[in-house]
Amino acid sequence: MAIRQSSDMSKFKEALKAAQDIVILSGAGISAESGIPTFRGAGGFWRKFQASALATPGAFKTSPSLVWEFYHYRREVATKAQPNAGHKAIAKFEAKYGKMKKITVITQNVDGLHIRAGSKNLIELHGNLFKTRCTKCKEVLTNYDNPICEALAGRGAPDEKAVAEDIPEQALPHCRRYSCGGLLRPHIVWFGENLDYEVLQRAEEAISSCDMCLVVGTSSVVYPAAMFAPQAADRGAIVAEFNIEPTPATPNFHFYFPGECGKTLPLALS
Ligand code: BJW
Ligand code: ZN
Repeated sequence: MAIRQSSDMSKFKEALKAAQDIVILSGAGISAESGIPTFRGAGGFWRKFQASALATPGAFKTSPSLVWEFYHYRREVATKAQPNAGHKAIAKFEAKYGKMKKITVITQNVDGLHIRAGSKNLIELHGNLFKTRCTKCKEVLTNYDNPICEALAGRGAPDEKAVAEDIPEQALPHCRRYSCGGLLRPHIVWFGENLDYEVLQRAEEAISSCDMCLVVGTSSVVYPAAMFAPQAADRGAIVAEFNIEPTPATPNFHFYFPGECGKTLPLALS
C-alpha cells in the first residue's frame, strides 16, 4: 500500500511523543559531519580501493598487511573524530526518555562515536574498529592501542604514493593468549560474512517490537540492515528517514527529513 509521506516536523514530534518503543537505525551519514567518509560517497576510497575490495575475507587472506594498513588508518581517523550534534541528540534523547520508553540504537557504523556520545542501549551490527578477533581461537578483545603493533607505525596513509612493502605476517597483530598466537583481524563484519547471530537476533527483536523507527544517514543498500526499516513499516510502525538525499527505501516511509542529520536530528529529538 502506498504511504502518504510527510516532512512536517510537528506531526513527527506528535508521533514521537506517543511512541513507546523506538529504534534509531544509523549509517555512515551520521558520522560524515564528524569527518568520517561515507562508503558510497566521493570520499569512500582509500588509495585506489573501495572498502568493498578490502573489507572481505578474501582480501585479508591474500594481503593481511594491506588490510591491516587500511584499518590502522581508519582507527586513527575515528580516534581523532568527535561525536557531532546528531550523535549527541540521540544520546540526549535516550538519557531523557530512556526510563519511560524503550529506545534502541542500531548502528551499522564501526567508529564507536555513538558510544562516545553516551548512547547506552546500542547494537553495533557490523562490529567495531577498536575490537580484534583472533583468527584461531576467536577471542574478541577491545583494543585502543595506537599503533596496534609497531610495524604499523607511520603506515596506512591514504595517498597511493605511500605504498610500501608488505609487512611480514609475523609482525602484524597476534593473539597473546597462552599457546594460541593466531593472527588477529578487525572484529568487523566484512562483505559476504554472516552477522554475529546474537547481535542480529537482538536487532531483529528490537525491529519487530518497535512502534517507531528513525532511519538516519544510511543508503539502505546493504543487507540485512536494509530490510529492517521497511520490515518495521510493513508491520505498521511509523518510520522517519533523515538523509541528505532520498534512498531506494524512502518511498516506504511515513516521514522524510532532507538535510544533514547534525541539523535535523537536534530539532526532531528536542
Ligand atoms: C547523510 C549525511 C549527513 C551523508 N546527514 N545523511 C540480500 C540479502 C542479504 C545479503 C545480501 C543480499 N544481497 C547482497 C547481499 C550481500 C551483502 C550486501 O548487502 N551487499 C549489497 C552491497 C548489495 N551483505 C553482506 O555481505 C552481509 N552479510 C550477509 O548478508 O551474510 C549472508 C550472505 C553471505 C554471502 C552472500 C550473501 C549473503 C554483511 C554486510 C556487512 C557490511 N559491512 C560493511 C563493511 C564494513 C567494513 C568497514 O567498515 O571496515 O559495512 S559494508 C558498508 O556498508 C559498511 C556499512 O556499515 C554498510 C552500510 O553503509 P551505510 O552506512 O548505509 O553508508 P553509505 O555510504 O552507503 O551511505 C551513507 C548515507 O548517508 C547516504 O545515503 C548519504 O546520502 C547519507 N549521508 N551525509 C544525513 N550529513
Ligand atoms: Zn587466539
